[in-house]
Amino acid sequence: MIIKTMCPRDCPDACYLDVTVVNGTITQVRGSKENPVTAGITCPRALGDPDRVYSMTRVLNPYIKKPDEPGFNLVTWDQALDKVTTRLSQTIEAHGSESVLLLDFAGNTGILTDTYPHRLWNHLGVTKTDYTICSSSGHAALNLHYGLSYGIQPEELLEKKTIVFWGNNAKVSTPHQWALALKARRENDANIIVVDPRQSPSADSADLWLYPRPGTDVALCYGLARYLIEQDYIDTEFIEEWTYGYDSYKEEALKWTPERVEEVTGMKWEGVVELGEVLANGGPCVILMGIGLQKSIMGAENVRAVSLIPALLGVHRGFYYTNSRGRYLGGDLSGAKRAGKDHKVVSMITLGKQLARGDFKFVYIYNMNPVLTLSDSKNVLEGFNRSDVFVVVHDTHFNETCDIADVVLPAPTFLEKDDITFSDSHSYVRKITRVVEPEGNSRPETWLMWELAKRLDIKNEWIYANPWKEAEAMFTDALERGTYQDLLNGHEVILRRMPKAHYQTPTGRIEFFATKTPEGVNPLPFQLEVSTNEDELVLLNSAVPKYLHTQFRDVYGEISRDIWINPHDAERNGVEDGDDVVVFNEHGEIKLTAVVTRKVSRGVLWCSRQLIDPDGNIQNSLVVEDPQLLGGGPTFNSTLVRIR
Ligand SMILES: Nc1nc2c(c(=O)[nH]1)N[C@H]1C(S)=C(S)[C@@H](COP(=O)(O)OP(=O)(O)OC[C@H]3O[C@@H](n4cnc5c(=O)[nH]c(N)nc54)[C@H](O)[C@@H]3O)O[C@H]1N2
Ligand SMILES: Nc1nc2c(c(=O)[nH]1)N[C@H]1C(S)=C(S)[C@@H](COP(=O)(O)OP(=O)(O)OC[C@H]3O[C@@H](n4cnc5c(=O)[nH]c(N)nc54)[C@H](O)[C@@H]3O)O[C@H]1N2
Ligand SMILES: [Mo]
Repeated sequence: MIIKTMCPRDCPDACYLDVTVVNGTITQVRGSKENPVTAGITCPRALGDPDRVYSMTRVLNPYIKKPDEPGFNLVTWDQALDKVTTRLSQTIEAHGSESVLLLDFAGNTGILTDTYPHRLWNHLGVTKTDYTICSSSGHAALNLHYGLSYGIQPEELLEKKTIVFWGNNAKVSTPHQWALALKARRENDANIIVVDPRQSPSADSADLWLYPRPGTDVALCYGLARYLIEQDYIDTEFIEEWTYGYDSYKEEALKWTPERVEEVTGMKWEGVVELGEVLANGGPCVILMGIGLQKSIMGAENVRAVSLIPALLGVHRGFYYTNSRGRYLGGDLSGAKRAGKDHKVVSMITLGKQLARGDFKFVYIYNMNPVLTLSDSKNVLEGFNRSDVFVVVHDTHFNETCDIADVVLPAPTFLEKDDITFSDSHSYVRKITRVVEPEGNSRPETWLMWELAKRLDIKNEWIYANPWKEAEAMFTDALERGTYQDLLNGHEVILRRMPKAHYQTPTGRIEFFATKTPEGVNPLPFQLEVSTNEDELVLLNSAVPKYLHTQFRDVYGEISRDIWINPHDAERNGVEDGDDVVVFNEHGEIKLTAVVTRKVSRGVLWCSRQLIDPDGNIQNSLVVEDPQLLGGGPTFNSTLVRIR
């Protein structure tokens, strides 16, 4: 039997999947051809799902930590729930609801998994995080110039002649947009260009690869703008009709001489000319920005600068970042409005310090593996391990965060429960249909929320309301084709999208010069100085094909611990290809294996992200950071390290 479903993983593509079930067991997961964007192709993670569902690392029962020794006791749900709610009530009584922290992210983006269960926590008025660990600085950057951050639909790639992946390793991180770009190259003779300081798998297959120093994209963009201006390639009518503040922007761009651009970016001016020519004269163009581009000290500024290039050439929203914001989804599924409480909101980026300080006495974690994925791992661990902090984890699989929990609760995977998710790129939706019964004693987030609420003696009816009825309000104005009922009946619906030539800025135009900026943020994109100390290397790190962050190590083995180093830096540091090296800074260290390669320039290192070495050293212990000014995002890609 083949069951149709949709993937809710933290990935822009959200495949339609066809799952083969034999005698109640999943035997195969394949990409479905019914989605025009994901079109029958899927990634190694979906293909590996049968092994992930039946993995030895599944959490199948509730567990409570042994009192005085390492390890857990297997317990009943009643025992676990009693323990959790007793401790939760005691904590709220003794320290107030702000001493309880809800810590979750996007392990499963289904709305019944990641949104509806917030009702309990919203009702209790606990502390929440600002969810800034991934894409928030890029959104804030685009908001300044465009109002909302939405861009082109993936299908539009087929009409393009020039497709630029900028700080975006699409071949790995959004393979369906990459596949559409390849199709445009085959059928439309499109050029694929990659701008990335390292020779990523996408750069390997590009027609042109430009490699500025990390965090110098603003300089590159001003250089590009200057070239376009000097060649008279600017669409002045479009600028007049649709934009604001071009003269100030132009004045700044003209300050970026070829010499200055070369000095800051480390690139040859010829690269700027080549990119400028193909953008201006190569036919319809688009720039797809990655999330990696905006995870550095310069992150938000990078996105601001890159996003303005298509506007110079007269293109409405000639970019893609993510499309999560250009939709009409409404309602109050999380219950935040109904609860009507002012929550304390804390930064995800500086959470380590707050945890270590003991700001929270009870932490409820689900849909996230914060021990490996938050920065400042040392403080994160120290905080979780405090004797006055109680940690509950609800997860599908054992991970490093379960190791530090007081109670571990078993969750079904997305193949074992019904749900609804939305892609960050395309607009097609079909129901996530439960394919098999939940493994072991695992129970979904909705059930768990209700059981906790009952034990806490919460009587408010809306906490227990049927989530499928409650979700209907999300769709009141949201659909271009189909109805909510169609969706529930297993049919595809299509989301309505905001028009491209519509700008939600204060002037209603594309603002080259942003009229509303937070304090300390320049109205024009701003290039900070980047470190040129030869002893300090910048550690870039990014997504790799077979894993979703820290997931799928049970299926595919450990994530590669290779670290790329340029021959020049290798020699300076006495490192040879294949050497075991220690990568360190004042905050921590991790042991990796050197790969001496010209895929990275001098001063730049690259490895997979979210690593842990055999000695238990965590990569993110190297990252102790302040949030970005704009959007509060992380700065993983400006971590300075040494190597020995
Ligand atoms: N297979 C797989 N796919 C995934 C994920 C996964 O874990 N596995 N995770 C999903 C999620 S949550 C995310 S956030 C995305 C991330 O995927 P992407 O958006 O592609 O981001 P990254 O892989 O972090 O980085 C992309 C590229 O940016 C480059 N880069 C770093 N700094 C700079 C800079 O200053 N300038 C420029 N021009 N480039 C720079 C890096 O070298 C890297 O090659 O992937 C999603 N897709
Ligand atoms: N060094 C470094 N660190 C980074 C980044 C970086 O670029 N460099 N990038 C950051 C980014 S962009 C992101 S998005 C974050 C990701 O950080 P996390 O969201 O912490 O990443 P995952 O490892 O995918 O953890 C998700 C967890 O959810 C669980 N899960 C899956 N499905 C379900 C479900 O249905 N129910 C429940 N209860 N649990 C489920 C999984 O088993 C897994 O343990 O990492 C950030 N950390
Ligand atoms: Mo992310």
